[in-house]
Amino acid sequence: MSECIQTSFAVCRIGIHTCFRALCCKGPPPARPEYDLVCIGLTGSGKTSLLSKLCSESPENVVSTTGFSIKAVPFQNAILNVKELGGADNIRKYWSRYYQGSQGVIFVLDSASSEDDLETARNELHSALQHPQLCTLPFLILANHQDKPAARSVQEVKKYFELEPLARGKRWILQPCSLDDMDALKESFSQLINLLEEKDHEAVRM
Ligand SMILES: Nc1nc2c(ncn2[C@@H]2O[C@H](COP(=O)(O)OP(=O)(O)OP(=O)(O)O)[C@@H](O)[C@H]2O)c(=O)[nH]1
Ligand SMILES: [Mg+2]
Repeated sequence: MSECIQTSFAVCRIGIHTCFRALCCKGPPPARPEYDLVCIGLTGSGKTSLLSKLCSESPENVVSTTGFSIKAVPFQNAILNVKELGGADNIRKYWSRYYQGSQGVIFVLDSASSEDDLETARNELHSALQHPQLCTLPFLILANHQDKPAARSVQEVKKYFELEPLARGKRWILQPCSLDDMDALKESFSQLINLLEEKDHEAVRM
């Protein structure tokens, strides 16, 4: 008992980092790099739900995002500070005001949506890919709602969204996903982090 008290007293005195070093013969883990991302997509595409699941929060009772919301999403080798912009009609016209400072873009679409909504999503994605503040950034495009029978396949989405001609020369990842398939989602985020790191290294070299 007294040994226990003495030990905890010692921990307080020498500091937690020194103690960690002494016990494990190495320093604390290096700080993870942080990246600022913007997440866009029509209302109902699943932005908040997917980000909540990545943060180990329950995606139930998610409500439509009014304005924007920011989440720090932790990964093993980086922390992504993701600013989600609400996708309702009356909010989308303000999206571009919130692009500044972004280092990457996440675009979420509902692969099972109506033709009209899919066309609106395509127009929004094209505007984002061509926007001066986003056009040079890595894009992660999530073809969500793949669990639904009406979902378009990833090849159909790629063709419909004309990604090959439009995004040629850009860094982008197209990932089919759903709320039930977190492995696919995490894999695509780790590819996005690789692209963000590459861009970081290029900036240092220049
Ligand atoms: N079946 C199915 N439902 C999903 C999926 N992803 C999201 N949803 C549902 O879609 C609805 C809308 O999801 P949100 O996460 O609020 O969508 P959002 O893109 O954040 O919408 P806004 O904030 O309004 O822009 C919720 O009821 C989710 O449960 C999916 O992959 N499959
Ligand atoms: Mg939302």
